[in-house]
Amino acid sequence: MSEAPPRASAPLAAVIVGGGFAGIGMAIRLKQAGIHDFLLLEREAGIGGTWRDNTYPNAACDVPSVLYSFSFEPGFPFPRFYARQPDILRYQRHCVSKHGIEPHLRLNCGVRTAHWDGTAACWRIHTLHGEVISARALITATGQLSVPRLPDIAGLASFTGPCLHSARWDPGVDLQGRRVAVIGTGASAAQLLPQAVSRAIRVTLFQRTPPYVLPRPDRPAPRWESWLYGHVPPLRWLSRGTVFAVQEFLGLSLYALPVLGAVVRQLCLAHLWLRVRDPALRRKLTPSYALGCKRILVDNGFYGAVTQPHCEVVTEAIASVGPDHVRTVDGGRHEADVLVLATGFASQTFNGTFEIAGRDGRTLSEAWREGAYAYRGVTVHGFPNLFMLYGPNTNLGHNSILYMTESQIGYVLGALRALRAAPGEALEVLPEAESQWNARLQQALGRTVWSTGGCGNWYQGPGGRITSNWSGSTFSYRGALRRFDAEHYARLAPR
Ligand code: N01
Repeated sequence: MSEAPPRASAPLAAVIVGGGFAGIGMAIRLKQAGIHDFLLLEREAGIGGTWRDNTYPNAACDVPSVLYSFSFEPGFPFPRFYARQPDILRYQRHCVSKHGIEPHLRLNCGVRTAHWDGTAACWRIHTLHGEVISARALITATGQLSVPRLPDIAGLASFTGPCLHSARWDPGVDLQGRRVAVIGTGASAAQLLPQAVSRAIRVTLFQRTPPYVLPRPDRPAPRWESWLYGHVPPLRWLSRGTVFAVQEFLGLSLYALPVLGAVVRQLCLAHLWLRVRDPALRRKLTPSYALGCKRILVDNGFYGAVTQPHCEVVTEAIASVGPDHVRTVDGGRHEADVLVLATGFASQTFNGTFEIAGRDGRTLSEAWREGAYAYRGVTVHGFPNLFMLYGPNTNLGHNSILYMTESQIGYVLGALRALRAAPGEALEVLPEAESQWNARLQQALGRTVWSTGGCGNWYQGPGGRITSNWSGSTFSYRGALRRFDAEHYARLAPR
């Protein structure tokens, strides 16, 4: 973890950018494959990615922890069936330390730019410290949801009290006894709302679109259960397999079985009816778009919170923010001491905050002007030896993203093995393979609820094209990435 590591003379085998789940998993798998000359660069002072950044009250994962954990690192004693943020971060630290990733890790090491050097057939990675690191392969693991999105609301900067984005929570801001305005009703808002309501004297929740909410069967997870999962593999497979099958089954409603969506929708509406008895409030909270078009939430106390007498759900659009209030278009003035922006992320910045220039100098942002795309979600024509984890069209609406990440990690390992067998060469996906893959993918995505469901969602890029999500089951994706298909890649010799 030293600040000023020695400069590598020969290019490293790989540089991974991003120390969240994907970067950590990739690093572990590299070591297990006997590849030790790599670095893991993390721009912040600690590992964890989204689970380091999202420290708002009650942040948790809505996929059970037995599945939301690496298949190769089971048995961690998560105290609850649905793990909370501090426990997920503890798990990530455990993975880093158990697998000896620290010597490869550079914290506070943001990347400014990376460009392909065709003469040496390697990436030149420029850090914010001014250092240049060379590597044959550049592996980005920067997440789809790492850049907070601030809403474009008139007067926002004039608010004089604390103004917090959910992904940049300040634990020093006490909500006790204060008037709190929360903007947004996505997964983050729904999770933080119960604690805000339990502390504040008044909470105003500004809702643009109501979410679908399913009950959450959470429970404490005794230590013996984790121990069994760690030591008796068939029990772990059974538990993981059951959760996986349920999630996959529900996922059919998003891309294959609209009739199942209609059934699950009724479940959500029944849950709403049971939890919210006031018909006027229930009407406000009833979605009018198809189930799954936006992320389906699991109820961690959201409905309990909105039904408290000191919580008001405001559905009029926000007109402006003043020093101590939010004004709505109907002229309503809603006083607030603290403003919480649970307004999501700039989901289209797939490679984080740095620019990547490929073989002919063209940058990824230029290539992606019409929206991000990739081959199998991992590689892009024009960018040799660039591999993305959690890249375009690899997000899900229904299952553990770590299953997808592990699929990509296996694929990238296959590519690195091919590179190791051919020193000096580089691999670049063929344009026809890439365009065929994307044509088929977009055709399938056009039939999913994210395209047809009648809502706006963060899965869409420019022109409404779905750039974030995979189009089908997680196992069909695993199947597509089960081996590295070198026949769809050109082998480039140094210039
Ligand atoms: O963000 P979002 P999030 N005026 O984009 C509203 C993952 N995640 O941070 O729906 C008023 O979903 C916006 O309104 P609308 C998960 O994948 C997982 O909550 O666009 N409102 C919406 O209600 C999730 O999908 C977990 O009409 C404005 C909200 O802000 C993803 O992260 C927990 C507005 C943004 O919702 C993002 O979730 C947390 C404006 N100007 C997050 N601008 C779990 O595993 C935006 N909004 C549980």
